[in-house]
Amino acid sequence: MVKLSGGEALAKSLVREGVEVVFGIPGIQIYGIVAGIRDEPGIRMITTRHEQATTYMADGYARASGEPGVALVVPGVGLYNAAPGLTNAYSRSAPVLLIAGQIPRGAIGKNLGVVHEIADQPGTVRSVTKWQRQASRPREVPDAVFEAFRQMRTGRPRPVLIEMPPEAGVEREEVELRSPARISRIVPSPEDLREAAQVISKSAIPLIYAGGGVARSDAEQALVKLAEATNIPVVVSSGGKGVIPDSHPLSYGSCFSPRGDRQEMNQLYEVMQSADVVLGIGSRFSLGNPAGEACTLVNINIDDAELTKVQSNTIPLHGDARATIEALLPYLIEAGAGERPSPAEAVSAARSLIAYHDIQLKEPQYAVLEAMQGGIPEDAYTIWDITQFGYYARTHWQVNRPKTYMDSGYSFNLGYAFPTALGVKVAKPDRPAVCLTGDGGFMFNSSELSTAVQYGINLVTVVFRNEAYGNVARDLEDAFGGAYGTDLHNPDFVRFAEAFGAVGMRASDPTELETLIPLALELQAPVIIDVPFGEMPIPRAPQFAPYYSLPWTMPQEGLIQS
Ligand SMILES: Cc1ncc(C[n+]2csc(CCOP(=O)(O)OP(=O)(O)O)c2C)c(N)n1
Repeated sequence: MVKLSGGEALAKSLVREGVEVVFGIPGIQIYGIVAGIRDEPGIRMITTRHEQATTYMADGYARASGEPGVALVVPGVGLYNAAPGLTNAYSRSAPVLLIAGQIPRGAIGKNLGVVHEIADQPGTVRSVTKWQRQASRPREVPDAVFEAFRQMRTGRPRPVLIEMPPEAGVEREEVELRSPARISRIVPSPEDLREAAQVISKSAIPLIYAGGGVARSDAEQALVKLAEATNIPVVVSSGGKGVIPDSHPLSYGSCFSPRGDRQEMNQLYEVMQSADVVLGIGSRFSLGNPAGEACTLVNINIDDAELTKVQSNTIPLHGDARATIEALLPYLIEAGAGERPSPAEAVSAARSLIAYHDIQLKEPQYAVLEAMQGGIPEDAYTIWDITQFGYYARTHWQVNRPKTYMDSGYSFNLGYAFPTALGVKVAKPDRPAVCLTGDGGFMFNSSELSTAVQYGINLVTVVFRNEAYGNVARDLEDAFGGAYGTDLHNPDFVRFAEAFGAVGMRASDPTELETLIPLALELQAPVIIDVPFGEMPIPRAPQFAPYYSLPWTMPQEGLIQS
């Protein structure tokens, strides 16, 4: 037992969990915590310019490092400001701990109108956190931190909340610090694994469908080993991009989208639909199971709620992706799954067709992505905002290294990419990182360029500039008789960057990024590349089928009945 303030107990508990950095903004209710972090060697605080960036940076840090990211904010408004990062982390299953201050203990719930008071603070983020706790005195802090990290490291990783009233940060009392929880990975029973192995090995055309859960469980190597040992080819979801290299002979890639009207996507649907057994790993099958009810779905997921949601004909395997793959493989070999001939030729033929259709469609995004693919090293992290190039990247960006592709999942947060990418670069300062964002999205958090310069976070950021919320403008033009509310006035982004003490560059054409990005990466400085571009079509091929996949985005009759 030692006598500590709650702030000291918190800082020491975080260090015990391996935390090295906290993204935060200080304020009156959390002075005790800030002082605790200040006085604790081995942990530091990166101060952002808006709370929105605290959780976004923590999310980027978590997804790049595989370790929980931590954010610290004042109560009420601070928590509301930080909520967008939780929505993103929740949708991409990233472990983010948000530590929020609270109003004084005696005032909670009384509606007295004290500074930053809101009613039911945990309730405001309940829908985007998997666990919440209040630590109301110092001796409760170690237990709260222990449980927060246990929650993030078990089951489906998702954000959690600890709130602390100000007294808890400054009072001193005897505190017992704790060691991190010992975590064991969940594995299905031998009987379930044996049954699943038999179904898979008897299958005529098996296929693996891998999602982001593979990355969260650090199961990339295990997945590749499984595919190679059994010769079962792999399709990945957008969340699963990078869990097997796109260049791997057993990888069909991730050229899927809700818009199955694209010819090359039809190609992939055909591949899926011909499978008689799909082995799902760490995916929620957001598009349903394209293989359909006729196939058997062997579904590995750590989230019990996801297991049988997709289709009725499911063999659920509740477990951690890596541990379950490793446990399943010997059963597969025993059942004869190792004798399957290699499907590499069929995979290669399908991929050539997909590439052929891409070139035929001649969408301008394709050439820009090709150019960037030439300029961005394979080991670089790419963090894509909600831009017209970002949409295209979800299906087309080629990823050959684990965890290097990031998007905003189903949350689709405009403006998340720049601060999230800063968090990535804090976690991995020696790896190149490139943020790709539009002028609309960049300006959501562009003040964080100060943070980048202040802390030497050498991120390269590409700002695609069309002076508009471009894809919204295009949708309104295409379907609602004209754009409205979508024009933007921008600063000169080169001078903007220079005014912050960062480097500004300008491309005359988006394809110039092939040469500009390598130059920017060499500078080892925060760099903004301004890239003017013209109109981009929605990534689809209207000549093949009508635009029916998101009907509620179109003015039309009959939706009320459907
Ligand atoms: C937080 C949030 N607000 C609004 C939107 C709706 N939205 C989606 S894309 C978009 C425009 C994006 O503009 P920009 O970043 O300039 O990229 P562009 O479409 O021009 O490529 C908007 C407003 C959103 N996805 N998220």
